Amino acid sequence: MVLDAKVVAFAGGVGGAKLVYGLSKSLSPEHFTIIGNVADDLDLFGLHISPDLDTVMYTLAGLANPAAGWGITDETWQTVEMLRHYGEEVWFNLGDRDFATHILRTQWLKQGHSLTTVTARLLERLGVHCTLLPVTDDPLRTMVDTQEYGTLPFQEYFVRYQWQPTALNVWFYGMVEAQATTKVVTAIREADVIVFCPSNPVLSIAPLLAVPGVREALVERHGVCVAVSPFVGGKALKGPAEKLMRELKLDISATGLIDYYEGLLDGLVIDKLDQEQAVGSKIPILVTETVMKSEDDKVRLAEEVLRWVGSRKS
Ligand code: FO1
Repeated sequence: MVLDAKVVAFAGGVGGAKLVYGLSKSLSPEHFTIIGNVADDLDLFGLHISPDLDTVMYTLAGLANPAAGWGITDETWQTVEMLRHYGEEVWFNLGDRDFATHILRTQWLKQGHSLTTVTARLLERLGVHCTLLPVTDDPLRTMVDTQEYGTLPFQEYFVRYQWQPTALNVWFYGMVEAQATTKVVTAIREADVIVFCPSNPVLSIAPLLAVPGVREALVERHGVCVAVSPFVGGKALKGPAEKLMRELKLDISATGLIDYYEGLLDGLVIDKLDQEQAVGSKIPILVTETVMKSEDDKVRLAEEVLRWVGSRKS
């Protein structure tokens, strides 16, 4: 099924990339734009690494490691092994092929190109035709205030400490000065459908919404905005979403998510296991199978969401 609606997906992390894959199979590339999170970015060994952009990019290019969801399939790890041989502490695992992406990105950024331009160029070179827009070209970094280690940059919290520290607060360094790019604002304004993918609401969607210009464009949108819940049976399938949200005293039910997105949603998609949460909802809810194990699952969910939104618009 290929729809001709203009669709914008807000995505971060592995869950987001799965639905992005499904949407990419249901839409023509010129009608599909992904707004990607850059607040998980980090600098290591002089290289600029954009994990969330890369997860989407590798997924769309058919290069993603299917087991981990991040990184490249059939990777080798000789570079990090050599760095360790030199005595460097390497807690963030960069594969040999993945390194090539960071080397090129850093080189092009150093030549003065924006992250938007660099990302477009990387996608083009990998033969991916949809548009992936970093939400901003300005520095933006997720910071987690923890009970045990004080304030940690996101990847230290997530990878180095395996999201085990107790989170007291999450905030975004640079969010006051950052500006959404013109391309991002235009894509949101012109979209017929906006989908918040089943990404971590606090760590992946919130940094997109925090960038000045994004929420304003969403409020002025003409399109329909729906979110797909990342929770199944009241739990996160993977990663820290449930633990973190509980620590931050946020409600992970359908009502909690609708409130978390503060009036931005026209609809919410939840899993069958949570169907009782649809009762009495203040916005329409689609109850369906949201777990995406196979490629068919990803395409089926994407098509179901698009069909549901389409049927509600007409
Ligand atoms: N996640 C891990 O759990 N451990 C890693 O060592 C790791 C390395 C890594 C390297 C490149 C990349 O693009 C992603 C990587 N990730 C790793 C995943 C990454 O931390 C997360 O996908 C996101 O930032 C969370 O959305």
